[in-house]
Amino acid sequence: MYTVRFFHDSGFTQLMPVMLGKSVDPLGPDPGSSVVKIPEIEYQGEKLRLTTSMILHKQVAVKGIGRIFIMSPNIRLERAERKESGRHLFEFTQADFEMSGAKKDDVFGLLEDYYRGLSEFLAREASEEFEALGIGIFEFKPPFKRYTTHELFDKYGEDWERQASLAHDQPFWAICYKREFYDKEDPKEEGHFLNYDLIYPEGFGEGISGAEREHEFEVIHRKIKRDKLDLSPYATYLKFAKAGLIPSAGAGIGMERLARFLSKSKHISEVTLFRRVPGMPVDI
Ligand code: ASN
Repeated sequence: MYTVRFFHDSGFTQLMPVMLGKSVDPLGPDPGSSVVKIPEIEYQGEKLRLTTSMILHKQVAVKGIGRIFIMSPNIRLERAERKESGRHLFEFTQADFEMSGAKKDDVFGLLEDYYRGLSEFLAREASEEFEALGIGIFEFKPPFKRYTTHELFDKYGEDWERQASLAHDQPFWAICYKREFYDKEDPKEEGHFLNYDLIYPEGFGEGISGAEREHEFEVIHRKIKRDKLDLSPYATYLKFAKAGLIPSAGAGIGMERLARFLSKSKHISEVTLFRRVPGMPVDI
């Protein structure tokens, strides 16, 4: 409720989610991804994929509308070992948003307002529920610290996400990951990327991913080829790119991960009614 109201109050237009797409998020190459395959169905002679994220749809939609958000269900068939992480579901929902003409600082500012307001909202509306859980309401205190992934790697080593998360008592931004083609490479610094994650403290780890976007056809086309992706699933998206995408930035807030963090739950399955945990059977 808070999330939907926040985006409406901040001038975003809510779109309904799409569950099938011709062009969907490839989720890679990303060292953090363990997705085994993107499920496809054939219908009316076309191959359609289950939505891994609506990033490519967001890029198309933001051009006309300016500020959009979607409570977006995603399917990501993760390897069974991910059960142990405590924070992976193979079906989850992200509050996915995109803003035309925005830079990463605009996204940070918006999301820091979101978290500040969330603590206030919970104190007002949910103190009894937190009392029943026997825990306090987490007080988000933005602005959150900002680090590059290189700084974090130098300080905490290979396992930096977990170690740095344990060493912090407030969320922090980790900036610059080499990942999917649609995240923008820094034009001033080749090999650096204008993308970011928000890492929750106390060992809870990543809760948000986002980026400034590539919007030029030539760059997108070159990077899809760089990643050795089959071009055919991206044909429709590339057509939109050729017709002209616009600069934008955005992110997706993992809703179950946020609920897990706020409720201090050990495993993310504790905050979902119909759990979809890699390596575990589906009940219903
Ligand atoms: N929602 C993310 C973004 O906006 C993409 C993702 O979920 N892979 O960058």
